[in-house]
Amino acid sequence: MSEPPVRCDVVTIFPEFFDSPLQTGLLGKAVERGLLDVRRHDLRDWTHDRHRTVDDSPFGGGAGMVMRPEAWFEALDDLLEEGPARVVLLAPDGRRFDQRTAARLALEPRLVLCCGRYEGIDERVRGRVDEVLSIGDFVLAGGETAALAVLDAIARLLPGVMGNASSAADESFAAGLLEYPQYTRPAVYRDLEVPEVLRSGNHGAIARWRREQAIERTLEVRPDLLDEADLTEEERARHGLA
Ligand code: JBZ
Repeated sequence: MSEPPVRCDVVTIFPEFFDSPLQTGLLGKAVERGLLDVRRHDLRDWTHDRHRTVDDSPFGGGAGMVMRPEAWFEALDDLLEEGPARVVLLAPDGRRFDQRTAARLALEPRLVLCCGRYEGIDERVRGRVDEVLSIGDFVLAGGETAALAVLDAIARLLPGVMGNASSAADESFAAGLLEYPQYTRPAVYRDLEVPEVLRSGNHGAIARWRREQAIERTLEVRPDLLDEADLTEEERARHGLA
């Protein structure tokens, strides 16, 4: 892990998009404690025309607007002049952002997150970025939402942001399984009972039950995760997995 704070420069045409998320909850705490140094930059600050134009119609025709390259190039020139950084573009055709990527990015001393808008960014900008990431197979209006997801996932991995309770949850995701079901008081609510085993005080039985539930749940809703999940041969055999 690099020495905190991790610095993250976010380039966007909507810097205010990040106001509340960076002040709230865990991300807010990380920023407040100085463990994550997020600096927002308005892409339009690198334009030179009266209207601060960042987009234009696509060469070759077609619907929608494309972000012009100039402001992006100049922004990256200026930001990288301050020192090296890993430059990440959030775009729908990026590699899927996952927990492994979050862990890798959390090791970087400095990131530049580039948030696109409109129908896309001029292809030449990609030559200036180290990697392109997407948070999932759905359509967003822009990269800001994706950048926030990336910031959130990174922040909670930084030393000092979360207590030790969190490591357990991380490890379970590292093991590649979904979480087991959680319950709290009351033990019975509207006839709905908390499973007896969780109230038994038998910690071995509880651990076994949770493990089984996690495997069953993963099999049910995310079987794709099981290929890489950390299961014993016996567990694989018992659930009919290769
Ligand atoms: C993302 C043009 O700006 C966009 C549009 C959609 C989009 C992103 C950026 S990043 N979708 C994703 O992470 O899936």
